[in-house]
Amino acid sequence: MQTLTTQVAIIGAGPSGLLLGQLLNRAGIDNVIIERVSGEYVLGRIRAGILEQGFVDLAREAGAAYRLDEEGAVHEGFSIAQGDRAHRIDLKTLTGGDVVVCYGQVEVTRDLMQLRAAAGATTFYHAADAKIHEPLSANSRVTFRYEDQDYELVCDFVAGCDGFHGISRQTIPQKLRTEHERVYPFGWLGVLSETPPVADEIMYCKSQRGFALASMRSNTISRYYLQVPIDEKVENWTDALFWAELRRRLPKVCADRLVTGASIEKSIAPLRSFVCEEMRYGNLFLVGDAAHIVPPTGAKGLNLAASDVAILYQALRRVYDDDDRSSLARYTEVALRRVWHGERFSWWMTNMLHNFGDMTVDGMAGATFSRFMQSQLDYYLGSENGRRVIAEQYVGLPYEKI
Ligand code: FAS
Ligand code: PHB
Repeated sequence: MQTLTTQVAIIGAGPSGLLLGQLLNRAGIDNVIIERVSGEYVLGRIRAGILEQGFVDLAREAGAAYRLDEEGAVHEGFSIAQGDRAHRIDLKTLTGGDVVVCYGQVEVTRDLMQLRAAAGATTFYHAADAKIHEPLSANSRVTFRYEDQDYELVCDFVAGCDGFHGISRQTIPQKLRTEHERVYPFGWLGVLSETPPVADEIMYCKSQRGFALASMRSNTISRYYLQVPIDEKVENWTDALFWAELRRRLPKVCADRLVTGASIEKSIAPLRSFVCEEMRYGNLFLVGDAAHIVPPTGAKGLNLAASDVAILYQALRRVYDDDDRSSLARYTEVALRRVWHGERFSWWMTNMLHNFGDMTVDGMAGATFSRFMQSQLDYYLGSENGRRVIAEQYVGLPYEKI
């Protein structure tokens, strides 16, 4: 067994782990990242595309926003279409100046990986069988296997940035974890294509046939999603079938100008709302998807991971700069306050924009639930105040100082 020591052990080299690692590096706080797969594999996962201002500000603080500032597209609004009618949510006007930035999570992750490599910070990719030991003691450590060698990483703190299927959340005893979950009865079939986007801004489409989302990564790369049944298989969808169904769900003016092409990525993501209401266990802190999951309808997943990172980073700075551990005790409370706002907004948008068909929802017939949701959507789109409620949450509620 080879023994290493660090101040913060980070499990996971997704955006949470890499962003936290970059902030700690700039603050001179030693950290080691342990990642189960390769960096290429992490970069192969096509996920989020919309960054809140809070995320952009944190990336700038981390010195990781050069390309983001260069290539990210500022979006001052987005649309919600119902059939052929599109309602624009003017983010900038309705929030007094706030906007979002369209820049793929893959690019954020790539930038952070390159910065970490340039800084010479230690990252173990292909690290297997990671386990967290004695998180309640002063001898916390993470063991793992790397290139047929057993390692023990002794640390002050462990940041569990290992996503929904990681080990960190499971390290917190079940009796201390209160978990809330809503699994939606459908998924999102996503396609990435080297085709010009169908609109300049993102468009969420509610149609009788089901939800669709028209997004983008640049003015030459488009990202589209279709609501599909929960048991749908991606192999059932040829590109031709995907484009034909997307056309049926877009407003006619968009459908007529849709440019189709070969998919460069195609996958189905399940939709769930999930929150683990304990995000700390001694020296272990859960961050991002390790603690919570949102349906992507509100573009919140990656952005909630960033606010967790910001809060934990502030608390760790206090420990190492001021020898003050008091903030650590407030991590769960402060992080969850913003998480639940993101969860609620994502659940609300998902309920309003998806077609639940004749499924029973919240104890009522699908047709009844759909009437309530249609009335709710009409009300919020039909007034400036209603659109402002959507806009304020879409750009992201303020980060809370710990
Ligand atoms: P991640 O899951 O990204 O990263 C966790 C990392 O930990 C992974 O690299 C994993 O390999 C590693 N890991 C896991 N177990 C480990 C172990 N035992 N040892 C070592 N390493 C381990 N959000 C949006 O805002 N918009 C979207 O459109 C959107 N689409 C999504 C589609 C899918 C299919 C998924 C799964 C998520 C999507 N999300 C979306 C949410 C997504 O962007 C997450 O919020 C974001 O990846 C969170 O980042 P992390 O917390 O770093 O978790
Ligand atoms: C995306 O571009 O991948 C995207 C945009 C907005 C969402 C979800 C995903 O709400």
